[in-house]
Amino acid sequence: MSATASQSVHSLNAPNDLEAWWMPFTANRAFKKSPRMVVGAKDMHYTTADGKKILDATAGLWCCNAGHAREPIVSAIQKQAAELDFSPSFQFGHNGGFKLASRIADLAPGDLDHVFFVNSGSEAIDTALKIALAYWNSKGQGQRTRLIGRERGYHGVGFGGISVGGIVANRKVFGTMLAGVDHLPHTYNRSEQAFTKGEPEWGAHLADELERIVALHDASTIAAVVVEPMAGSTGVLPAPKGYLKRLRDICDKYGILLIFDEVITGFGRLGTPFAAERYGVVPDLMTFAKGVNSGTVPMGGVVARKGIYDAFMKGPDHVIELFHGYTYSAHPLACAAALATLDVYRDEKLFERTKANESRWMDAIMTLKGLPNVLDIRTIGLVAAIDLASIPDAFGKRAFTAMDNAFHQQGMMVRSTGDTLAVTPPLVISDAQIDELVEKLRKTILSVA
Ligand code: PXG
Repeated sequence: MSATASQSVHSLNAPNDLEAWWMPFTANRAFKKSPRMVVGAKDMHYTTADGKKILDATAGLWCCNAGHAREPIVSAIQKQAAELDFSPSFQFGHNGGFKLASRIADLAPGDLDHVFFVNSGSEAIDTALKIALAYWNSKGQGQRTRLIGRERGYHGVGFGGISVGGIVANRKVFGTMLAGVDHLPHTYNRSEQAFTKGEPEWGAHLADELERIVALHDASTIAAVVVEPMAGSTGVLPAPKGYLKRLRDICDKYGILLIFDEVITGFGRLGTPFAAERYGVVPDLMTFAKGVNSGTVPMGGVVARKGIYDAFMKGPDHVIELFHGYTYSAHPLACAAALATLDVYRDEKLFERTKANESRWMDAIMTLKGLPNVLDIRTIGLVAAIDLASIPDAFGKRAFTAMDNAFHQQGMMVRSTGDTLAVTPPLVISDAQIDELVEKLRKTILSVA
């Protein structure tokens, strides 16, 4: 950094100055004028420096499914840090990685039996796409290179993920991305689906658009189709009834791999270990991240069906089968945290509890229908999204202001995306806290009327 640049960033600034951190997916200038800061977290709450409790209606960023700073998870991380802080995963191994892979394979449906560890959802998606391409190569069908995503899909921020993703703002300033990508249409239609609880009745036929894409490019050029079982970041779009089964059938008909991005839906968010189970559809590859260790240590992964893994296990024994991996793949701290988290999920029956509470949750959220500017509410599992009418010429401002008001006035953390509020609390939320959350949402929506 030049002396002048260094001066402008550092020397004029006091300790704890907010300038240096270029914050991700954040309106930096607005934040730095009116910061939303937290200093601690426990169970369902964050705390601010002045001791105020903030109800967590976001599970961090859809990740702290077990609630915050849970004792068994905290102590597993502490113990692991003292015992084996790091171990390389290239050509060496440690117990945590093997134990965790087995636990995840047990939770995953069908013959999704093999787990490749990474450190985030973005890495998981890029890894899944690379496995799909390499798989076809190993099968002598290296011409299958096309990847099919979906409009409004979110698959993280790597070049693979934004290429198959379909959120315009995440794509438009980053150049041409991967070649050979096409997109299915998204499944949202407000006039057909508004205020639906759970999966909409309308929309399964949109899976048939894959037939059109196959007719255009020919199946022999298509490696994989990738979708979120419930599109999250775009504002919560549950799959229409029958849609995912139909997609599976068309993929089978043409030998195309089906990838489910379960970064948000994995680990109980929809009341089952993975959404694949809820829908009775087994994908060929499935990504996860976030909830795997309740957001405590960065981790993600890809679960592959047996046939995919087996296709790589050939050639001389000493040769690496997949030239891919990250320094921190299966980091011992992340694995220890995940093993403790999976115990919490199991012992507290958090997935079953989410399923049992689903209709109560959906009913409570739907009481917000009729409030000013509420155009639609979608809800499923322990997820809800509320579409607010945009302020003319200021798209996103109403929901942004609502998010800010929720934090400062209501003591609640919610997410805004465009003019949608997304609500995804930790799975440990109590009935009383659901009522409190809905009341805070009501006041927040009224505050931006
Ligand atoms: N796939 C899906 C389906 C996701 O939701 C990613 C991949 C990327 O994960 P990483 O760990 O690389 O961020 C995600 C991430 C929101 C929100 O408010 C959602 C995500 C991240 C941040 C905010 O909806 N999802």
